[in-house]
Amino acid sequence: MSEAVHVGSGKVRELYALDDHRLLLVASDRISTFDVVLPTEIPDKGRVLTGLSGFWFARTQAIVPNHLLALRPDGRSMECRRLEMLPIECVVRGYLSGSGWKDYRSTGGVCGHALPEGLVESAQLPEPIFTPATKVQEGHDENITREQAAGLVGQDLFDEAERVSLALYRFAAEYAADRGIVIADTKFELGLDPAGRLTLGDEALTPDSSRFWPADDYAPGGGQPSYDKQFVRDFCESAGWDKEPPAPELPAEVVDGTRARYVEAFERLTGIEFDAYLAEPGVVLA
Ligand code: Q0N
Repeated sequence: MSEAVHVGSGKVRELYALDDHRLLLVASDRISTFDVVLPTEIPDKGRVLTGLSGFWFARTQAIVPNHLLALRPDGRSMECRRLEMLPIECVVRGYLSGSGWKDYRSTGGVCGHALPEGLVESAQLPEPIFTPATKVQEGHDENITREQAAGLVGQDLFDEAERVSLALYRFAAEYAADRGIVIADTKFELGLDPAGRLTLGDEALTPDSSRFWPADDYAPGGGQPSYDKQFVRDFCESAGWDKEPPAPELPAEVVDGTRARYVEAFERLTGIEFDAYLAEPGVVLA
């Protein structure tokens, strides 16, 4: 008889230990916006994110091995190999948004990458850049320089993490662009397996770990709509919420519209009907 022991939680995910070598990563249907978890869930959001992660894990194994051992029949839980996680967040940016845009406006660069002058908000960068961050328990991860990141993990691991992160981003961004989704930036968590091999962990290339923008509406020179959360943000703004907890309950039409966007992202990227995933999660691994 085995009991999963709760070992950690994020805003919308839970982590359990299955045994000394395996973890269970469970994606809930909770959704956050403006850094606050809403009181209303989006049905199947966790299944969409888990299915997308599995899809990408299966297609990027040649770039880097990953921690996925199995998808559970519930569609929202991944059995994972336990890793020794690197103490940095591996962020890749292909477009200038969020903290990257803020840093560029104040310094003309991002995390030690010099960038051309005159870039506008949401501009595509000449090349994707690796912009590591430190993990902060509560609140925002903080961007650090390449030198600081190399100091935390060592130069060889830093170089390998950068190479692998850029290769993963390039692969996924090109794949998604062909299917109408801009992946503006993304965050990877890497670790070492028991043999010391660099391994991709966490969820990967999902709308929660990345900025997804609808390619049809892409217009540099300002902020872009979110592929998945725009209805939620618009509703929260129109409700006059001050962005301090508690957040407002979402009306049914916002829940339904948002669920539809998650399912649309899943189906566009995977080419698999979401109902087929619900019936047999392993379809994303084939
Ligand atoms: C791990 N985090 C941060 C769930 C996600 N394969 C692994 N081995 C060891 N540790 C971790 C993983 C993974 N993935 C990753 N914490 C531990 C992300 N967590 C935050 C809480 O919710």
